[in-house]
Parts: sequence; structure tokens; C-alpha cells
Amino acid sequence: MEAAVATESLSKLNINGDFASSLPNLHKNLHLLSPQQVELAEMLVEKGQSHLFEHWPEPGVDDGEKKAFFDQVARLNSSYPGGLASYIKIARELLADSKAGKNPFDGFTPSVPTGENLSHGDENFIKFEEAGVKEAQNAAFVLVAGGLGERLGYNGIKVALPFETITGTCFLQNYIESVLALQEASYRMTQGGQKKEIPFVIMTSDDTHARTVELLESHSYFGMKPTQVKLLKQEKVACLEDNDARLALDPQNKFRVQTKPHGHGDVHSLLYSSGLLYEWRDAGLRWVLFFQDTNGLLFKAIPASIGVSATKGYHVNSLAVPRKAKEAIGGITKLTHTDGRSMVINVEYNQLDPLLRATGFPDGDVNCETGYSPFPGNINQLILELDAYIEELKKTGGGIKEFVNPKYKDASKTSFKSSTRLECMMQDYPKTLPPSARVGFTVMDTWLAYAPVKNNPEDAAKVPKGNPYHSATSGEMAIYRANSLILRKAGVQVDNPVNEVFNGQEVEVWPRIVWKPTWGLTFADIRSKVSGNCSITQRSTLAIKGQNIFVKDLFLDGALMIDSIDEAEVKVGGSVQNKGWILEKVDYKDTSVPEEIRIRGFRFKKIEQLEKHCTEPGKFELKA
Ligand code: UGB
Repeated sequence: MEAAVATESLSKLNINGDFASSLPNLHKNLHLLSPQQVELAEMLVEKGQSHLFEHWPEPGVDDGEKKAFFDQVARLNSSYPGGLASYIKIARELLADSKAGKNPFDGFTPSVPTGENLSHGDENFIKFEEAGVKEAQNAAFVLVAGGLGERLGYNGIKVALPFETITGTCFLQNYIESVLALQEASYRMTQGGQKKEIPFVIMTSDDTHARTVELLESHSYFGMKPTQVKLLKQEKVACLEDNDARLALDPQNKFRVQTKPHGHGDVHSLLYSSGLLYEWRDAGLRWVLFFQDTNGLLFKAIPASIGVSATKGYHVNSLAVPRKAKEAIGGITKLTHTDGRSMVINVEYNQLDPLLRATGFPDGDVNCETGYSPFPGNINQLILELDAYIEELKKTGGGIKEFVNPKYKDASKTSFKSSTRLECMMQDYPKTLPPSARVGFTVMDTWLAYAPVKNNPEDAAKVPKGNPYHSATSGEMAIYRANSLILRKAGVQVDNPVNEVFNGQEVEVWPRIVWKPTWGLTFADIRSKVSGNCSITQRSTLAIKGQNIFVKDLFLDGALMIDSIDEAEVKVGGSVQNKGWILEKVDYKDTSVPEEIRIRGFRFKKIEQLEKHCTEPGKFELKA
């Protein structure tokens, strides 16, 4: 009776249910499905996915769940370039390669590429910074923030973490304020031109989207116009349970396919399908900058690196820092194939060592005489030239070469410990570029450009000695170190750091100095704002918030916070001495302390400070 109803309804839909005839559980339920859903069912069966229906009960039981299953399948199908059929096909190929132990770099020999090496504060650096600020108004910024940050284990979204705890400014606020400062500075440099808004895109995922929206909305977009910010949400991809690329069912719900993140490479297809790239091209933009969620030093490196892209005409410019062997950052490598092809590309940290060993470097990923790996470390900040980017994406649709990384149960490689999925990385974009593409990179000092917050305290404490911790502790201390070193270069006498251990990590503690991006976007800016005989002692804390604050003949031994509106010009000098702010240790296991504080292992105890706020336009002098 039911079979008759099913056949009748199928014939009404003009769909032939033959494909399901050997699958009684699916066959009995076909009449519940819409024509599009039946088509998807047919595709799944054809692609060897019949197991998905084996447990389906009689019609009338869990019908809502059955429909919801197909809603999910439809989403998985439409969000992947080429659909699920293509996903399954590629997965089978990559899983077969992985099982056969095929090296993705077969035929390629690695060598150390040459790129632009910048040294902070010298003439060349200043020249690139100036060129970069001028060009910044022709750039769009893209933050990839869809990652859960499993290594960090933080309960919130990573962009909401304070990047320093003097002012408590979070990463997202710092990024937005930096983009706005660049926008203003770029406009000032090209007076007479039209004032442009720099587009700011954030790639989110189901794990981060709602909380990112909430963070933006509850802080009025940190001063950026809401229309200037666009969020693009990446979808997860289907998990695979075996070498035949059979889709895995969710262990919590047998009517859902299990899904996992596809990786930051999704940003290219999302940008392409959003239509934003064409909008930007029509608005005269030239560059798209990609960056990651927790690097508080990033914008110190951005002006000069845009300058390098513009001056050298790079289609692709990857930012890099000297890399310690085995550090968990990819290595920028020149790969030359036996057939003559060559490319400059990131080789991921887990692939560099086996690649080197297989190609005549028996020691693998080791430091050379400089104490660093000869391969510059990729910090995953990319600057792409917009026209060339669009031309490439027209061909690929933004699809990035994927990889699969199954954890096998044993050497037979026939079954997995847990389900796997295809993944892709944004820095693999150059892999499909023609040989004519101008692919370069820019190396900067680590202290200036790179201090991500990726590792939880426990894992960070286990990092081999000499390698960076990449923790909340090291991330914040790196801000103080960079600011201290920059002020030193600008002529301020800044005391040496002391070494301290927080959460089991030994770090240099420099004077705690922060400023807003509008105060010191470039080295030239900073040099123009400090003069005379200034000195800052090791136990000091200094926060400068205001574009036109000029520090002259200041002796600081304690805590000083200055805050002014842009219309005020404030001169600060004299001798400021007070009890200051003390760094108090906290243990990461102490749950009475908020998580964002305890993961860094310290907090400020505010004993005494001098605070000045200028809220009126005009000229002021603060002489202590
Ligand atoms: N991200 C997404 O937006 N979506 C995703 O699906 C996954 C991540 P991780 P990873 O600079 O230290 C990268 O996890 O992938 C975002 C480079 O591959 O922090 O281990 C996520 O929110 C590596 O070459 O890093 O390693 C975050 O903003 C090296 O450069 C970003 O992608 C390394 O970063 C990176 O995700 C590094």
C-alpha cells in the first residue's frame, strides 16, 4: 500500500525511483521528499553513499528528521564548488594518494627563495612605509576568523580576547582602529583626492559568526561604519569515514552528516561568490590583504608590506619572519619540478621536514648557522593584487587545492581513528598561478611583525626552549617589547627588560607601553611625536590614546595614561613618578580569575597612576 503511494507520488513528480529499488528503507520514504531532494538522494546513491539510508525507519517515524537531513545535504551540496559529487570524487582521489603514501611534492626540489628583507627603522623601511600608507586607501582588508582555536582552548572567540590588558583593547578593536587610522593617514597623504572607506571583511563560521556579530554590535563596530564591514560565513564540509569517501553520520544524530571545518582556504571562493571583488575593482581598489585572528603586532608590519607590493608590483606578497626549525609555522619555499616548473609557496610545518629528508637534506627541518631555519616562516598575511586575483579566480572559482590528513588506525591504512575531511589553506592560492605571476615575499623582524596567540598555557610551557610560545603571555609581552624597541629607535631611553616566568613560560618583561594606532601608525609618525630627552624605567606603564600627543623631555617611573580628542594638541613632559602598576602573577588553573586574564598568567594591580584626559579642542601642556 505504502509502496503504491510512493510510486504514485513519484510518478507525479516525474521521478524514477529505480535507483532506490535495492534500498528498501530509502524507497519506502521517497514520497516524503521534494523533487530536488529525490535528485540529491539519487546523486548520493550513485556516489556510493547508500549507507546513509540503511537505518531509515518506516514512513511516519522521524519524517521531520529525514527532511532535515536533506536540507543539510542541500546546503553541503550548494556551498561546495562543484557540489557534493565533486567533493566525494576529490576525496576518493586524495584518500587513495594518502593511502599509497604519495608525496604531494613528488618531483619537486626545495630551495631557499629570495625576497625582500626589511629592517625596521632604516631608510628603506621608512620609504616602504610611506609608499604603503599612500597606497592603503586602495586596499581591502580580509580577516579570517572562522577558526575555533582548538590549540588555545579559549571558550570565547579569539578576536574578542584583549591583545593587551593595560587598556583591555581586544584584537578586533585593534584591527578596526588600525584600518581606520590607515584610512585617515592615507587620505591625508593624498590631499585633494576623494576620501575612501577601506572595506573590511571578516570570514566567520558557525563556530564564530553569532559571537562576532554580537561583539561588533555591542561596541558600535568599534567606530567603523557598519556598512564598511562585511561578514562572510564559511560552511563546514562533510566528514569521511573510510577510504571510499563514505560520508560519516553524526554520532549524535543519525539523520545528519557529520561536518568539520574546511580551513581558511575557503576565503577565496567566498570572496569570489560574494561579488565583492568586482565591486572593489570598480571602485578603483588594487590590493586585497588577508590576515589572521590573533596577531597584535600585525599592523606594525602592514604599511611597509603594502609599500613592497606596490613598489615591486607583486601579484602575491606573503609576509614572513625568520623561522626556528620545527616551529609550527609554514616555510616559504621555492619548489622546482624536474619538468622545469617552479613556484614560491608555503610548505606547511608538518610537511617541510619529510620533504627535505626526501630530497637530499638528511637532517630535515633544522636551523642553519644563523640559528634559524633557512626557510622564512609564513605568518599567513597575504597581499594580493586585485586584478590578477580576479583573473585567477575566474578560472578556479576560488577553489583551492585541498589535502586530506586521515589519522589511520594502523599501518594497513584501511581504517581511520576518527572521521576525516578535505581541508584547504588560503596560502595555497599561488599553487594554480601561471609561471608569469609575480610571487614575492617580505621578511620582517619577528619582534615587529608576529606574536600570535594560539597555544594554551600548558602546551606553551612545553614548547622546546628557544622556540616561541605563541601564547597569551608571549603575545602580550611581545606588544610591550615591540613598543619599547620602537621608542628606543626613536630616541627614547627605555630600560632593559627583566626575565620573569608566567604560567611556566619565561618571557622578557619590558616597560608596559601601548598606544592607539592613530598616534603611531608608522615609524616616521612616532619619530615626529617624541623629542628631547625622554626616558622610561622598567617598572613603568604608559598608555597614549590620542593622535596629537607630543612627548618631550619626559621622565617616567610609574604609570601614566594620557587620553585626548583628535582636535586637541597635547605636549607631555617633566618627571612622572608614582607607585605605578604592578604585575601580579596568576595561575591559569585559578578559575576565580576570568579566563582571558588567567591564560596570560598575570594581571595588573593598579596602585597609582597619573591620568590626563583632554576632552576640549585646543593646545595643552602637561608638565609634571
Ligand atoms: N581559520 C578560519 O577562518 N577557518 C578555518 O576553517 C580554520 C582557520 P590557525 P594554522 O601563522 O602561525 C596557519 O588554526 O591553520 C582562521 C598557517 O596555515 O590559527 O594551524 C583562524 O580563525 C601556517 O602556515 O593556524 O596555521 C585563524 O585566523 C602558519 O602561517 C587562521 O585561519 C600559521 O597559521 C589560522 O588558523 C601561523
